[in-house]
Amino acid sequence: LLFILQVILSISLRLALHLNTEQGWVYFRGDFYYISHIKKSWSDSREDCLQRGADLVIISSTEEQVQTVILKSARVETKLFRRNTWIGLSDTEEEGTWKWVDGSLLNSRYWRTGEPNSLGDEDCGVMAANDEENCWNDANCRDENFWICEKKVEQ
Ligand code: 2F8
Ligand code: CA
Repeated sequence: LLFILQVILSISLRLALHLNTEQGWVYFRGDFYYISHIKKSWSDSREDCLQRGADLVIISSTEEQVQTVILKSARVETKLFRRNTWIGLSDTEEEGTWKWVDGSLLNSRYWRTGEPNSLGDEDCGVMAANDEENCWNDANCRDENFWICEKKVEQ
C-alpha cells in the first residue's frame, strides 16, 4: 500500500511540474515562478498573480533573490526604467514600514544604495534595471512594469 501511495505521489508531482512548465512557470526550490510579458501597475500585477493562484514574489533568501534577478534579466528592453519588475513588497499601509504581500516584514534586504528614497511618491517595490544582487528600488505604484508571481507547490 505504501508503495502504491509513493507511486501516486510521484506521478502527481511530475504532472504538476509538467503542467506548470507548459504554462510558462519556472520551478525553483519548491516554488513556481512566472514573469509577465506585459506591464501593469503594482495592484493590477498583483491581481494577475492572484488570478493565477499565486501572488507577487516574496524574496526570503539570497538564493531566491539571485534566482529572481536571473528571471528578470531575461526580459531584454532598451530603456533602463522599463526593466523595473514588480515584487510583492510595499509600504502603502505605513510609510517606511516595508511589508510583503503575506503581511510579513523583511528579514533580508536587497535595496540599491540610496533606496528606498520615496522619490515623489514611491510605495511599491521593484527589482531595478541593474542585474546586481542589491537591485531593489521603491517606485510609484501606478507605474506600469513587468512583474513576477510566485506559486507554492501544494503541500
Ligand atoms: O536615482 C534613483 C532614482 O532613479 C529613478 O528616478 C529618477 C527611479 N525611478 C524609477 O525607477 C521610475 C527612482 O525610484 C530612484 O530612486
Ligand atoms: Ca526610489
